Amino acid sequence: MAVGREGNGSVEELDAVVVGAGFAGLYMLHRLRQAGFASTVLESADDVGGTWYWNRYPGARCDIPTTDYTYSFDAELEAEWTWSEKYAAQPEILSYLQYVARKYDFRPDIRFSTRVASAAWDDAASRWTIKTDAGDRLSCRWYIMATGCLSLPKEPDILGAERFAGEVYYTSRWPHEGVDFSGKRVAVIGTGSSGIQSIPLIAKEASQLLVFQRTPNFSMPAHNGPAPTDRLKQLAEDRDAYRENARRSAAGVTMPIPVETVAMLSEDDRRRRFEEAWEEGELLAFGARFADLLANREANETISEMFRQKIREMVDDPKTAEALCPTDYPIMTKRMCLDTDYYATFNQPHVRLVNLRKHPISTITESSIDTIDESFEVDAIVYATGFDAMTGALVSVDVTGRHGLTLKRKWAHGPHTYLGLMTVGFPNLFMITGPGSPSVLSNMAVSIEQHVDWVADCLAHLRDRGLERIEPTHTAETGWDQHVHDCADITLFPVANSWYMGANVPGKPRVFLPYVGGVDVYRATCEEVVERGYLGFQLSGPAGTQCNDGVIRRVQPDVFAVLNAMAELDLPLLETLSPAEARALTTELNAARPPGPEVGEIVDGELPGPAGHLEYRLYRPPTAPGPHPIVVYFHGGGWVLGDKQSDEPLCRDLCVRADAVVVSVDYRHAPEHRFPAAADDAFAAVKWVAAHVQELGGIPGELAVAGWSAGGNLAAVACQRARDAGGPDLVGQVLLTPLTDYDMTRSSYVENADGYILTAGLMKWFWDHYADPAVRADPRVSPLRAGDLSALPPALVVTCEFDPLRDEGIAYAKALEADGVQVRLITARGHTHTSPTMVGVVLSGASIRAEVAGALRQFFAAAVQA
Ligand code: NA7
Repeated sequence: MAVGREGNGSVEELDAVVVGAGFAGLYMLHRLRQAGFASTVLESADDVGGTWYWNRYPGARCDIPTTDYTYSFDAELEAEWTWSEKYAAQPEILSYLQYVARKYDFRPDIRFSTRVASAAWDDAASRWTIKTDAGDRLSCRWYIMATGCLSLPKEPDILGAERFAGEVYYTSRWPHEGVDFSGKRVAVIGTGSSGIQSIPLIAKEASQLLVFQRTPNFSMPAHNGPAPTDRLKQLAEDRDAYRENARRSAAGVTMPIPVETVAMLSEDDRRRRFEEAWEEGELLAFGARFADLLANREANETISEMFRQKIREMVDDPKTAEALCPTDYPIMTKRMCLDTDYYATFNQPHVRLVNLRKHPISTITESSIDTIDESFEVDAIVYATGFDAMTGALVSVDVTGRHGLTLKRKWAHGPHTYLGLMTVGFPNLFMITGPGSPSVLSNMAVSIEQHVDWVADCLAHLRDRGLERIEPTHTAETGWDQHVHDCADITLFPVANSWYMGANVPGKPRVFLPYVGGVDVYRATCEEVVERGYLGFQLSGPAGTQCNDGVIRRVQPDVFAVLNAMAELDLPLLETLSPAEARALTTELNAARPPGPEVGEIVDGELPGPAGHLEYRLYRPPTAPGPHPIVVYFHGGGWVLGDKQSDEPLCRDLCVRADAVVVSVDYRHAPEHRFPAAADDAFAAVKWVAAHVQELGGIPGELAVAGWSAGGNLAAVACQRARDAGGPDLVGQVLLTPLTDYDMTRSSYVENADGYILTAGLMKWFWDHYADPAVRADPRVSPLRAGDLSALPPALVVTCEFDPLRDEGIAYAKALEADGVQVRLITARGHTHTSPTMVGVVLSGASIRAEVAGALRQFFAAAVQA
């Protein structure tokens, strides 16, 4: 590759251009050089450091322990550098990066004080042309944006800001010579991390300090001091293991993984854990102690309130304390802050909090900040108002890809990326910690190294194969976008107006920007993409084109986690066991499930079946006193497994959500009792419940049936038999991933034969135990085979994408519809046969169960109207 500068106006040919000389850009340069790529780094500042070059405000520190917020690629470098504190301050981190730049002699390959003016893709040449504000033109094969997640400051969006004649400072662009606030009246606008870190120090100098707060933050004492001895000890003992553990951890810092939810802990244990986390002074400390903090609003509120109590204890003036208490978003859904004496600062007589929620700023004048009811004369304003995070620095440069598409236009409604690394339409453009990667939700040092390594390895791979171009496919990118949103949707993050959501910048699309699936999961995903031949990427060059197109994560993130956990248990396949063994195993597994929500009452009883008594369990909703509509429910288990309480979490959930009595009926099981025993029992149970509605606390005329899997089969069959027998009247049927037909050759059987808990082999085992081949076409076991489906109760059919039974469920819904039955079909994307029933485990199933409950409520409401 020709390298060389050809004078003003000429084009300089390089292999790679990197933008940014912070943590990411420096390591990228290192890897590119090592691999022999001719590279240059463009940096707008006049030295290395990135974030740590610009953010020089008083008190600026990292919020991840510096033992972990550090490069790990070179043991020698690690041996040479010792951090002085648990959370090193900005000057020390900047010195570190300067040291790194010296050690590896980076500076000759960095063009300082140089900004990218534009970057354009030349499709014919498969190269990028970069123009700088210094007039340089560079041509490169690989264009790598290491521009940082929090690097483009947010424009001050306050009326009159430009009129102010006093001193104006931005925490993100702090003067190198420092600022002396002695004797000055100072206003700080913004109470994010930058405001919270700087306010106590500014208060030490200023004669008067006004803190203008729009949204209070959760901030905890950093307890800064010497680096934690336990971490240092572990590092000293086995550095490689320590770093590798961090790389394979959820957030890039090794932390315990909690199993207990807030509700599972006693009040004392909650308090103890809370105090421990508070003392630890680490952002991840709370998440490491309460499993459902970011998933369960109630759990989150419990811990949020404990936090608010701390604030009230630390701040003398109750009104100020209350204003400092965050109340309108769950803890941790906006980035928490670490501070030194932040809350105590408000106890000083010359410090005042101005609550902008109650007293919004009307304007800034030449000498004051005016709220709607007061004018504050100040000498200096410090804007600690944050950044256009994650996408700002990427779209602020004029980047033009294929067919003249600009990145800004492509991302007008939110970013689209594959793995947060690349975006369709912009070949050979890489982002380090781009949107859709763990980035700001992780230890940036770990995530940066992982991205840089991935990119460097990818470029070497391409070069070795004579390839010169890489771009994700639409399929892969759309799939990843979906996965990123699926991950966010099972957390509380989207409810907060945070910069993670783009909510801090007026007009910015509301999209959750980082990947919340975890550093460990994400790393494994990136590795898997490579192992599967760069799945979802098109690679091309003179040597040809290759593309293994596809979506890397199609199952819901929590379903994926369950499947992995099940795989790790290495359980025997049920179909290899005897029915007794299979029953024992499922009972054991069921015992470990969360119980489901609290119901008003649980009553066990017996009802007469055609061949003896059948047990049932009745769940009554918490809404007293009733009566309520009744749902007769049939459990799953392939006619072989399960009993009246084996689907208890689901029954409780349905009971509460639908506000209905759920009667879960046991029935005779195969192989002891083969076809049609289960179907006969189910119909007998429906008739008995219909005849005893009032005694059971039900409402006459409001009776529905529901069932999951084989229970869905029994519910469907019961509806057909009730119709044919002239009663009882049923107002609706809910069929959850039902078994409707004996044909095991449909596509869903082939596609999902293995790997999703219910296998094709297990289905065969169920069928063989229950029904002889000769009787399988009987509608009492294959309800799809009934010649006439008209006049059946309205139905809700739920099918799951990764379920062998998917297609027969869809076929039944279509057949019902064709015969004039009112039917709604839910096709649950990314779910398996079992996942929507996993209450409290598969959170993404909650929306499906909400729809099921909604359908039941509609059935009952329609019955009342009729
Ligand atoms: P943040 O966390 O975005 O904080 C910015 C603060 O400025 C936040 O309190 C904002 O309130 C406030 N703000 C922004 N615009 C205004 C206007 N117009 N009026 C009043 N207040 C305003 O940025 P930081 O620099 O503190 O921290 C960024 C990250 O760096 C941090 O999370 C760490 O990861 C390191 P809002 O919450 O939007 O109501």
